[in-house]
Amino acid sequence: MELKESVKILYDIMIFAWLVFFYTIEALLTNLIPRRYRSKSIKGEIALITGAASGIGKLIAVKLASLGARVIIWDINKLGIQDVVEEIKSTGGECTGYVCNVANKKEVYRVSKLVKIEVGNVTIIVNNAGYVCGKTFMNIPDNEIEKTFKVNTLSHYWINKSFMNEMMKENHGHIVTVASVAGLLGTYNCTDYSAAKFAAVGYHESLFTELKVHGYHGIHTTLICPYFINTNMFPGVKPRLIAMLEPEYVAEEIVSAILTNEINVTMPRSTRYLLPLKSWMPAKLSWALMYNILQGPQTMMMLQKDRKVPKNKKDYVFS
Ligand SMILES: *[C@@H]1O[C@H](CO)[C@@H](O)[C@H](O)[C@H]1NC(C)=O
Ligand SMILES: *[C@@H]1O[C@H](CO)[C@@H](O)[C@H](O)[C@H]1NC(C)=O
Ligand SMILES: *[C@@H]1O[C@H](CO)[C@@H](O)[C@H](O)[C@H]1NC(C)=O
Ligand SMILES: CC(=O)N[C@H]1CO[C@H](CO)[C@@H](O)[C@@H]1O
Repeated sequence: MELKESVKILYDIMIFAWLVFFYTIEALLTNLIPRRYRSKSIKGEIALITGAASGIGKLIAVKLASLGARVIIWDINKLGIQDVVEEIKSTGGECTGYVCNVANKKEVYRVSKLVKIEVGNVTIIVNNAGYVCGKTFMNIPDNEIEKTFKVNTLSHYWINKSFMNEMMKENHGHIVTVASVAGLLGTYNCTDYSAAKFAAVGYHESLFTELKVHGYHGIHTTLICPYFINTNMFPGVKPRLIAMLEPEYVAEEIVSAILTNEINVTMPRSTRYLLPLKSWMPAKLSWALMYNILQGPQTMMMLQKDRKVPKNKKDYVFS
């Protein structure tokens, strides 16, 4: 190695050592300050939330509106949209709803244009719409596999492309990907869903690097990986050791993460310590922990997709 290159590496390592010190102290200090003191204002921001006619999408929309954001909600459930719009308007918030099937690229592009004309440039995107079929590999119909990827992965691309140009011009915005713990860990009955969520995580992390490298420090990204949420998305499922998350808690955490520009949120906290085990434990031990103790696969076998799902949500269930 040339002397010049060696000196350069040494120099970079010294800078890095300083960053290790700086970011560690910063993280420790930040944790001591209550979140409300380090929250940004989102007054006047235009926030688009997909799948917001019900579930956590709805809760996020209501919370963002109460903080002064102009909220746009997309869903395929027209009646649900009307209810949310009315609820938000009745409390003095601003909300516009659009029927949009995010699985349909042309529809996303068409409705995006409409949004820009009728409301303005979107500055916060919460990609929340999700879909799960929940069958074992050989039992998933082809069209279900395609739908799962369209809703959980591909839609993020069409929505990004629709609103990113304006964000880049202003170097201002926030992109939130609601993925899943299933996007960090393969799950039974989920060969399609887990893969689509893994893809969403990969998309999100790549986009993060591109925005950083190209200097878009004003466009923030937040990756959300929740464990099971107590909504209708996984009817019948009762996990063994880690309790299901409550929708209200998840929505509150997501909004807090937006306000404090958090980069990566996996919930509940216990999963943050459990997940990395699979990177270094012997694979057979990792499986024993999953199958004998946590019983993840057994939990997913309880899934009863046809039960308890309201009629208007039969086709798409939003997390
Ligand atoms: C949206 O963004 C574009 C590009 O930055 C800008 O020209 C346009 O005026 C913006 N529209 C509104 C309503 O702010
Ligand atoms: C999930 O797995 C179980 C057990 O293999 C299976 O019987 C069930 O059909 C699957 N879930 C759904 C919703 O199909
Ligand atoms: C985000 O957190 C999860 C859980 O701790 C971890 O598995 C994942 O690698 C993290 N991603 C990034 C980009 O830090
Ligand atoms: C991953 C991805 O689709 N990124 C795109 C987001 O939108 C901008 C602007 O249109 C593109 O330049 C990125 O490639």
